[in-house]
Amino acid sequence: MSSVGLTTTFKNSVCAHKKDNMKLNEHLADCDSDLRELILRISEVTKKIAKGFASRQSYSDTRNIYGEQQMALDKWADEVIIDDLKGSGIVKYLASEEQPEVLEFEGATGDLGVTLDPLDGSSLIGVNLAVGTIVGIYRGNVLSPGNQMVGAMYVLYGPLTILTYTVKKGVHEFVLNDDGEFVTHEENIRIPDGKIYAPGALRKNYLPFHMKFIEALESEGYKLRFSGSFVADVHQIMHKGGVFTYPGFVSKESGKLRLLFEANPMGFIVTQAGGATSDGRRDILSVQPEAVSHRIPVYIGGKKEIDLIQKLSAEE
Ligand code: P6P
Repeated sequence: MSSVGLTTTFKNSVCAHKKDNMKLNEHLADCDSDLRELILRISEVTKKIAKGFASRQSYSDTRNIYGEQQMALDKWADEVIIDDLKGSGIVKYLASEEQPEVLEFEGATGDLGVTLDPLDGSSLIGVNLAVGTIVGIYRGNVLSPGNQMVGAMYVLYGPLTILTYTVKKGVHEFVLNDDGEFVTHEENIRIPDGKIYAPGALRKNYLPFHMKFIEALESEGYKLRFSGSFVADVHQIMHKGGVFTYPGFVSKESGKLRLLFEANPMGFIVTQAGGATSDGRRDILSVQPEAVSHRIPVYIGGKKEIDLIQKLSAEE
């Protein structure tokens, strides 16, 4: 039965429901053809990644440019996505969390720039928690502020394999069904009011304004939900409301998370869903990246929570 036009309330997020079980390629029908092809290509590669976990549980003997030991799955996921996109002709630039610099694909006829965290949260693979692939999409080079993005997506490998994308026409979620197809799960997602907070970093190292922020949330009865997987934690916040933060902290005021690969794409998606993002003082999406390795303090969630952190930091 088609439920065209029916507004349905799912969990805590409200969405306009166009049609049940619409396939991703149908949903992308009126999207720029290269953007559509890119999202479909990545969706196909992530199906392969979703099947590759069991045989790639080990650590590799290498480290990324951030000094983090790479999982075999980190490197494999990076390789399979890059191999697929470098020959596509539609992608000109690609920056990956697992690569030291921006890759430029000679012979590309298109102008798309892609930022990629092939497997965010990979240290959780060994304990079977949800991890994900995060993608930012630009026209032109990727060392541009996040508000220049033309789209963003993530695939969350959990009890369900969920693909969420936006091309600035709403935020839409697909589930990988038993037939191996991504079909509509929720459309036009809007972040609700909610009381969940996902506080990264160590409390003993909080900066004063951040401590005030956390204490304010706790006094309001916010519940702590932090898994160690950015993409999973932000996915939960987008559906249940509240805020994710990995702040700047004593001895590391730039924080841990990467602007290009984590903060920008997830901040863009949540912003498109009616939320907001900040480094504590300004919209993260307005920040000019200084390098591919740019780290930034991250607050992503409801406008109410983002307004609060920016008010508290301004009072410092
Ligand atoms: P910590 C994963 O390595 C990651 O980059 C994010 O996915 C996550 O939010 C954060 O680091 C967790 O960091 O210091 O709590 O292990």
